[in-house]
Amino acid sequence: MGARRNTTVGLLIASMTMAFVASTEAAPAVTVTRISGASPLTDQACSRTTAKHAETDGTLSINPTDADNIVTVWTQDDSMATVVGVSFDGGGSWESVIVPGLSRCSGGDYYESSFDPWVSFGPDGTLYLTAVMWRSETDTDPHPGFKYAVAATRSTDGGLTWATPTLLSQQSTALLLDKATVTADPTRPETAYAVWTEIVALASSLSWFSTTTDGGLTWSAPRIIAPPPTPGYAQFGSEIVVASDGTLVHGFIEFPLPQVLLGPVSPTMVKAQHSIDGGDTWSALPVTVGSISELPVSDPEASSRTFGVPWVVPRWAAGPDRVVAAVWHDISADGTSSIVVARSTTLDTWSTTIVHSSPVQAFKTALAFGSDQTVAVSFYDFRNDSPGDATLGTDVWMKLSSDGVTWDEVHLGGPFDLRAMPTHGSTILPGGDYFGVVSTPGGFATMFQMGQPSAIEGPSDVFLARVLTAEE
Ligand SMILES: [Ca+2]
Ligand SMILES: [Ca+2]
Repeated sequence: MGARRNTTVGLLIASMTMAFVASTEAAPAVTVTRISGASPLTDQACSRTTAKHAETDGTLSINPTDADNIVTVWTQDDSMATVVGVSFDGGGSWESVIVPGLSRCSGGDYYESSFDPWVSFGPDGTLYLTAVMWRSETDTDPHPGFKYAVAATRSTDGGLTWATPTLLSQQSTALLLDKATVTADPTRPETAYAVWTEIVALASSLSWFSTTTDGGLTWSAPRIIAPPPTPGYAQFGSEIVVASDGTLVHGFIEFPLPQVLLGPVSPTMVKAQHSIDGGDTWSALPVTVGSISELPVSDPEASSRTFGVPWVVPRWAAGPDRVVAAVWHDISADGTSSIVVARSTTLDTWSTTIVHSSPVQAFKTALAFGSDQTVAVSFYDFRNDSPGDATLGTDVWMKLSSDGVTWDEVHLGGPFDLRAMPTHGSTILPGGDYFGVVSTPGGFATMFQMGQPSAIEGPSDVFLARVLTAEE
């Protein structure tokens, strides 16, 4: 590492339709396209041999001014760079673009890694991106010794070119800056919100917030928005969604600290607070949305091996008529699982519904609302694994409901071998711990990661599934 790469490299990837399920009267039509391929990092100095051509984590956003402009983002080659996949034809073909300045391998001069990327389009088509950056402590040059940063950048051409990153926070003593997310406000022009967790020490974590009101040119000084967690608990997993009336909702979890050290011992609480003035002031006491028993995903063919950090990060979404929802998976000690959706319109009281129960582990969830209250929940599970063979067969699914009661299910991809996917550290879910779903004209789109044999360039690839539920 240490090599400087200076420019954004574009790599045109021919689209490849993996599967097409013809529409019947009731069944949604699914089209899956591979987005990523070989790593666009071509410099050998930017190659980690254990994770070459590996894509992990990520999410996506669709341009409100041009529904054919879809942008996905992911972490490339175990945090060597943040890369976006850009489509201008509704997901049929994709260009990979290295986001410049977020790591040494993408033209930066200090931080060696960038990870936890997020993208969000504003109503005017401005695209906001945040990522966390890290530098190891073997610091021998005259820099001031920062270890972590949260950076924001923006694109005004649909994701092809990016501004010089703005550093929202730099820390030299924190254990970790983690899980930055950015959310453009569909109700306020040129406004977006970034939140992230600063883990000060094992006994202390804080949720930080910064906002832009000039389209991402400048960002406010970060401040803490949630009250400190209950003693003995830590905050994590912040995400902001904007309800249809413009109310901001900050969702996060508080998990008991012994869980970090000893494994799950008591439920994690899912919490939310809200702001009606664009984030200037926040409801003082976050409400409890639900609880998660927080058993990590484990390998059913090697049950002593667990995947994933011992806390689950819920995903949040806003829908029509002021509804806000969160989704998470919950794994039981006997290996069964459920996927839970919590909803609220008042933001004071929340109701939870189990939308999927499984005799096998289901995990890693994301959701979105359509314009008509249809909700889509995507997730992974082991239902198609063959017990006792050499691979851990894993599939990706989407469940859809227009009434929140009855759910249709469609297959998006797999089976692929989860065990063979790249992992960023031994405790992280192979392939990363988050992905995304968005509403599109006529349905939904999910970006997700799969390993071999679904992936054909390296140990993982990123895919987009378009699910059409109605005429476009
Ligand atoms: Ca197996
Ligand atoms: Ca790949």
